[in-house]
Amino acid sequence: MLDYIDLEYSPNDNDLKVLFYVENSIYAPSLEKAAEEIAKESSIGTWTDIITLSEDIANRLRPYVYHINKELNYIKIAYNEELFEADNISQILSAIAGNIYGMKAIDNLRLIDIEFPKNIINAYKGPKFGIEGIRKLLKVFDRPLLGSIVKPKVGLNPNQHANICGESWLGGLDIVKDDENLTSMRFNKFETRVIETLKIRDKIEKETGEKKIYMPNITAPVSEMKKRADFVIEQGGEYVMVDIITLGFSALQEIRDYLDDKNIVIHAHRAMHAAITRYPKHGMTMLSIAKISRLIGMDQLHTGTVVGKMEGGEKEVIDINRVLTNRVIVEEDYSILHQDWGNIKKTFPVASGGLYPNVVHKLINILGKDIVIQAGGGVHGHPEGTEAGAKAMRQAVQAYLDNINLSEYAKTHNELKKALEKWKDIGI
Ligand code: RUB
Ligand code: CA
Repeated sequence: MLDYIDLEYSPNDNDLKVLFYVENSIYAPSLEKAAEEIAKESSIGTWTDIITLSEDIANRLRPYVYHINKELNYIKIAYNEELFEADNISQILSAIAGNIYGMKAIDNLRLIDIEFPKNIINAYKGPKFGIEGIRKLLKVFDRPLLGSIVKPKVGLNPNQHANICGESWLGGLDIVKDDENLTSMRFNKFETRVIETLKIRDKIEKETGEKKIYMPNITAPVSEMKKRADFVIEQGGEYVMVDIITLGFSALQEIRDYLDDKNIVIHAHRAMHAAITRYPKHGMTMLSIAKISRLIGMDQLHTGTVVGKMEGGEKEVIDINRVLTNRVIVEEDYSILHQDWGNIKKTFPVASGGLYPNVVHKLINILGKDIVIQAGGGVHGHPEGTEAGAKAMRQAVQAYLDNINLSEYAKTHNELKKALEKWKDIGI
């Protein structure tokens, strides 16, 4: 029987490394046994010795479990890159995040992090714009970008939708986006919405002299998604938004390639990620999904807020932001693998979900200024409406930049004052 455990093995630059959290079950009496089963099933082996597995194949392609930490239940496996079709992320995941989750040998299994070798990194385009490209496009260099999600999520007609976008921009927001479940509905057709909204965008840009962005949700079967992206471009749009998990990674690769020679930014919404990421002992971390999204080429990605309505702890969200923006990762931190990104640009982290002016300073203190701050309810729920809500968000950010605390700033900024009053006891 081939031995997959070799704690002396030192991974080389061509290995793809994976860090797993593993709980073995009664079918695998030790962590080592479970590790062996995971290494086997995710690469060349199966549940029994097979005479078709020649020594040659084994020698060339066997992965190595090169680290086992019994206190943390962590194992690290190094896979020879020959096991992977470099530019096919679906294939890579079918190996390292595939059958292994269903094996009886484990009670729980969580893919914590992946480190891609240079060859795989080089096989992807990464973001076309990245943080620098987006900041240049918007001409905003010194503060977080500010956005809103039109609410209600679905139900408005195209004109109502466009007007809400207009009010948000007028109040001072840079970006307005569709929500994850708004695509092309009978009461709000994609094409009409894009036309009406971009018309208002042009008007507000003229009025304010600021760059304004609309992010229409093109999520659909791939052929339709491409048509919708083309339509946005024809109408003078500069951004599209996609629901990355419900679409699937192959669709993301396809749309990223399709848009490569077009001047359009891709915003990634992560709806449904929590079905995979939320249970802390099983599935896959958002950190891994974030790495894959950056690799494929998402320019912006939802990463969590720490302070808002969505689950996601402080360390987790900070780590995701670090991975997307090349910020330093503490050497002794055992839960992140080092990644050399080569020429891959940075992805703009998007903080969204239950945000409102009152929490803006805390948010920037935790995540820094290189974020997109999005608020739906926190803008359209303002007692004086959307425009005032947008103003209050912008005022909260300005107060931060001017180093003035919120309640002080609110004394001379009525919109912020009203927001602080409404949401003072909300507690998220
Ligand atoms: C936020 C919203 C987004 C969430 C998703 O609206 O609609 O879908 O950001 O969560 P609101 P995440 O501002 O009213 O809460 O960003 O964590 O993926
Ligand atoms: Ca939403």
